[in-house]
Amino acid sequence: MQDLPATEVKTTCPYCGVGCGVLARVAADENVAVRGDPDHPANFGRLCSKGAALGETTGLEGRLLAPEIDGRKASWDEALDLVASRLSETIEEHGPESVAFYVSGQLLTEDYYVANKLMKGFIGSANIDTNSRLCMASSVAGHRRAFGEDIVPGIYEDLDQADLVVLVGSNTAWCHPILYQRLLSAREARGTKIVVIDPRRTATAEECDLHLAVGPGTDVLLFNGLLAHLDRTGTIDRNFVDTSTIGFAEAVSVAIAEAPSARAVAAGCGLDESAVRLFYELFASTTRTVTVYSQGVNQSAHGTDKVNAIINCHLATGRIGRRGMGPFSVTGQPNAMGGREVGGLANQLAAHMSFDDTADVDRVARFWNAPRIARQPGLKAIDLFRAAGEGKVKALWVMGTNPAVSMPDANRVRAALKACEFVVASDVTRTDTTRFADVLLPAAAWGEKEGMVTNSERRMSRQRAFLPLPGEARADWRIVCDVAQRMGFAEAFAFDGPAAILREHAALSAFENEGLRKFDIGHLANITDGEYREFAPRLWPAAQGGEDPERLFADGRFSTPDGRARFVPVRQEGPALPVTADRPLVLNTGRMRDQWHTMTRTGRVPRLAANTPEPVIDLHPRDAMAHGLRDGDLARIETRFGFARARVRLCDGQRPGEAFLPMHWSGQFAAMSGAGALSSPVTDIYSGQPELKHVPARIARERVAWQAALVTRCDLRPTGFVHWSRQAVAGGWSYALTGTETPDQGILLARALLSATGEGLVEYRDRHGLNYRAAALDGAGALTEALMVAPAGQLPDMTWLTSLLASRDPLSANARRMLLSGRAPETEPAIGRIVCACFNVGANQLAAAVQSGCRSLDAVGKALGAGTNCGSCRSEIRRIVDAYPAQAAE
Ligand SMILES: Nc1nc2c(c(=O)[nH]1)N[C@H]1C(S)=C(S)[C@@H](COP(=O)(O)OP(=O)(O)OC[C@H]3O[C@@H](n4cnc5c(=O)[nH]c(N)nc54)[C@H](O)[C@@H]3O)O[C@H]1N2
Ligand SMILES: Nc1nc2c(c(=O)[nH]1)N[C@H]1C(S)=C(S)[C@@H](COP(=O)(O)OP(=O)(O)OC[C@H]3O[C@@H](n4cnc5c(=O)[nH]c(N)nc54)[C@H](O)[C@@H]3O)O[C@H]1N2
Ligand code: SF4
Ligand SMILES: [Mo]
Repeated sequence: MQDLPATEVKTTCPYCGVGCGVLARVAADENVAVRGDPDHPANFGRLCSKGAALGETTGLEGRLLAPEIDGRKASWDEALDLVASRLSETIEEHGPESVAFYVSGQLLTEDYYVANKLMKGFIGSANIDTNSRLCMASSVAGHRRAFGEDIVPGIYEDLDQADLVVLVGSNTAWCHPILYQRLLSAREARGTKIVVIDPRRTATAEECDLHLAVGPGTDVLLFNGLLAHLDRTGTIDRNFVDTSTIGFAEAVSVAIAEAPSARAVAAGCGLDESAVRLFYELFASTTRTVTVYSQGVNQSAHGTDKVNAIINCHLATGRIGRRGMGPFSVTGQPNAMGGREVGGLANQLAAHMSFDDTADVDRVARFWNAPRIARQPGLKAIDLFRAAGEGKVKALWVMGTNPAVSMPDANRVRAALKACEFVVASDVTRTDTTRFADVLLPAAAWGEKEGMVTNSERRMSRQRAFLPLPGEARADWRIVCDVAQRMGFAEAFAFDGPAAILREHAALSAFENEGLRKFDIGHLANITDGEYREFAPRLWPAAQGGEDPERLFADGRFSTPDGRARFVPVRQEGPALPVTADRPLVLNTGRMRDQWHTMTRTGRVPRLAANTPEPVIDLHPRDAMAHGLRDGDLARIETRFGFARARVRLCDGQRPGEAFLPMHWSGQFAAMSGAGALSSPVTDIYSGQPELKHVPARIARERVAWQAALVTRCDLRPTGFVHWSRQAVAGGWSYALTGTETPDQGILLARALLSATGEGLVEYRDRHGLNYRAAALDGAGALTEALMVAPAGQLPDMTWLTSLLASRDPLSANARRMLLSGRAPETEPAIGRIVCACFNVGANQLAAAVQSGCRSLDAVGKALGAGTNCGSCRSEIRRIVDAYPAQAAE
């Protein structure tokens, strides 16, 4: 059992790659209180809406607390024996390539290290891939092509010191919020210019100096045009190009041929020529330029080329490895970088060594004492699930990821999980993926586990436990080691804790390194358990006891055999799957501000659900009109891979011809609203990363006859409805249900979801059988559930009933009388849709504050607190402030 400290524990946020430091403690009332760690160099005390709500995610509702075999509870011994024997038997019978692991950038470094060591070193197959394949693989491939090693050269300070920051395919304001706030503070201090390159006018774009709404997938052309412009205008750093790079002449001649002028680029990218010129001139004239990029670049069939098109421009200007400049691929997951260090991708080995070099393979084999080590790359995610579907992979272990939702062509992935003979899932909760598991292993969650993560700037930070392990949950590293030992590899997996694993990982990074690999954390090879416990955030590489070297490639030497970086000539390709008359829309997918991935944790937090309570698809008004859709209509979206339903939201920040669907809604939160089923499994040939930002789609209105709203204390998964979605609310859940049946049938269907029956239920039904209302109270007279069913478009507002669910107080006689009307007895103004999730401030409150004299972001912040914490909602607040009639303000 761990020793749990009584005071605040320094740990790290388990969400995005910014890697913010968090101070967490269990308060006297047993609630978990969190705040930003003022000493952590990633965030200096700030947290975004998701980080600030971490204390609300540590409850045990829905947690997996014991191992299960075929749906029945089992002991750990039984479960581990079964996993080990099935893996061993499968390998014995069908060879090592018949088993596979699919892991996650949300595992801690130590978990990741042992999973990789078991598969590549001891099972002898490289069939371990990770959700980072869907996330960072193109950046990894681009870095290796250009630098000879997967290195992110820059650090966060570069954003403070830059004069121009170009954000490419990155909705930083929502996805790396604290980094974005840091950038905005730097702009205040030094006037940094911000350019956003994204087909959508995102919250990030709304705050920037120049937004280029590029046509989807046209970034290579835009950056080729930039390289040609830099050459034309004499902005090339000849000295750097001559001494530190190879291949400039070819890359630039391809760029000139591909993108001869700003006009040609503008036409190809669907932009104004003047905007393209402005961007090129800004870039050419600003030495201190950082280009930040993420999924709009990586998740593309040409993602690796996009990465190199960007890096080419930085190499040409020598803007790399120096203060305030460089290409900067920001990582998505909390430990995406740690996963790259341990070599968790199927085509990497370990500690930045690779299968391409037999000396590397021999070196790792000697270090691990692993004669059976894999010598070839393994299956990448898309191929791995395909192989599982075809029966080639017969045993699959999924850890810390939810591929049934997050993989493209998700219906096929589900079919593969179903077809696979033996599926193991390690998770903290039940998910769409765990439904397919033969063995379910309960993993320790954030707050319960100990280990290391590395953020986007290569800063290693500790996650620390401040809660006891609940039920029988175990840390992932321990589960993997337990299985490895039972497979006969006891000696190689005899770790007594994460510190021992980290020591080995550090030693491997330094083993016969001699400066060949920049990833070297050898100074941690002898870290004591005590030092590990106290470890303070630190960048790698760091010399033995020395200072952090901060930026990499500062000396103009790269990790290639000759020390020079490579220009990569790149050509703009057309979309892998072009739109057709039949599927005329490009469907783009991605993230929302307050949800994390498949919502297994954030989806349970009421204040995070409030901003966007149900699945919506954003459409330009022109496209909506062309398809006969209005704001709020339920739509069916279809691609050649599958379909989904979501409510239409008109949005003039969308490029005409392109729709946007969030990736978050799994089967746990909605009937059929997953982006995964629609998304394309076409991959980039270099990186194997799928094109999640581009798939041709059609959209049509879904005929709806009735609607229902149910608020309840119960955690339900309705079945048999054309569409449902649910939202966490204080005290329970709020369900939105719809159907195509006649309203009387709808009433039957919806009523079946109620728990109360007979006398416990107060009911009302109109004469025509069209409207139905019901409510139930507990013994003390507090509301437990309320249901309203009505013909489409006639549903009463549920705000008051939802608030009653939260209060748990017995209802007044007055309130009881009004219950079935759904209207509060004394009218209190509704606060409106939640805009500021940190302080729970709604749109109506903001509008009222503006009305009563708060005419700036700061004034609103002073009055209501809104926007003053994480800042993610500032662009939305600004819109409300700006909407105040100009004449009234005079
Ligand atoms: N709130 C929140 N934050 C998160 C996460 C989350 O789930 N929720 N997840 C984390 C993870 S794992 C990741 S990987 C990051 C992702 O962070 P981001 O990459 O910032 O997020 P996305 O929304 O996936 O995509 C970014 C943008 O790419 C744009 N895009 C689409 N196609 C193109 C194109 O062809 N060219 C260009 N230039 N842009 C294009 C999209 O319109 C979108 O706005 O976020 C991390 N942070
Ligand atoms: N259409 C579309 N699809 C996408 C994307 C997109 O933009 N569009 N983005 C892609 C990207 S960039 C990413 S990173 C992926 C993310 O996709 P996933 O990795 O599938 O998403 P998560 O919901 O974060 O899944 C993490 C799982 O691990 C569990 N978990 C949490 N903590 C622990 C732990 O300590 N141990 C264990 N064993 N389990 C734990 C959670 O409950 C959850 O089930 O989605 C990808 N899919
Ligand atoms: S920016 Fe937000 S989600 Fe990302 S690490 Fe910081 S607090 Fe967590
Ligand atoms: Mo990601």
